[in-house]
Amino acid sequence: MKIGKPVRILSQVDSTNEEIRRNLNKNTPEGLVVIADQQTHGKGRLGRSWHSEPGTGLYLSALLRPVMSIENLACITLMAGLATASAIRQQISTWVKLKWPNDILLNGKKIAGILCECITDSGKNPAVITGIGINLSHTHFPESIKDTATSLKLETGKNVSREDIALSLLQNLDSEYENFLQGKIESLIQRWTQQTDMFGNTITVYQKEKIRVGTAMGLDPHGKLILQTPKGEQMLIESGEISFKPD
Ligand code: BT5
Repeated sequence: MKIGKPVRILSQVDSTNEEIRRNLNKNTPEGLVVIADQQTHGKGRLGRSWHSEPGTGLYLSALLRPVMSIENLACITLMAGLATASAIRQQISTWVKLKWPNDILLNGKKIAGILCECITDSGKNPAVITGIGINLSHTHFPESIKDTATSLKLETGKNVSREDIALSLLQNLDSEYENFLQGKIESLIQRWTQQTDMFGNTITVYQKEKIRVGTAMGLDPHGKLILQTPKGEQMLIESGEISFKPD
């Protein structure tokens, strides 16, 4: 097992992703995992924040150093999403849904999120800090996310042990990452596709300066989202925020 050697457990940190980044040098081992009880500045994508109160969630980051083409590297977020979905299912015996590119939903609300940050040093393989946050025992959320966020406790009534889900996540991440390194991208995309209910639905894609509406058709072989415009043209979306209502 590669992931989780070693594991550092902290009571409080600004962000587990930042903690790895601060300590990153060429000798930092692939597989290093940092877990914190609380994050004071938990990060989402694009400068957004991740609500990380103490004792209620799993806040975990792993350092990966994948050797692969830049095109396939983009699938690392999908790979981490699959591992997270499996870990959740093993605890609550329910399939969660994946939402491109980095959300995990339970009953239509966000239960977990992934933040992959790629650090490149010219000529070397990139370091990818893979951060995963899972909401476990929250009984309420701040006003700004109370309608969109949820926890395993709120959805199932179950108290899931943080140690159990962390261990399961490390095991799933390890096996998904192994397949990923072996180049099994087609199977990754196929399994990801089976666990989403986005496709066939009308979606809105929010990008920096553009908003596009169309039908989500699927993923291309490199994990990009295929959007069909109302005129019937297909385009590839590399990044963005998606909103949609499943049928
Ligand atoms: C994400 O960003 O979903 C990535 C979340 C990654 C968190 C982990 S925790 C361990 C590691 N260390 C870190 O510092 N981060 C990673 P994004 O797609 O940008 O979603 C962020 C948005 O989700 C926010 O703007 C809120 O609307 C919403 N949100 C914030 N906290 C949430 C929470 N705990 N549960 C559900 N939704 C939340």
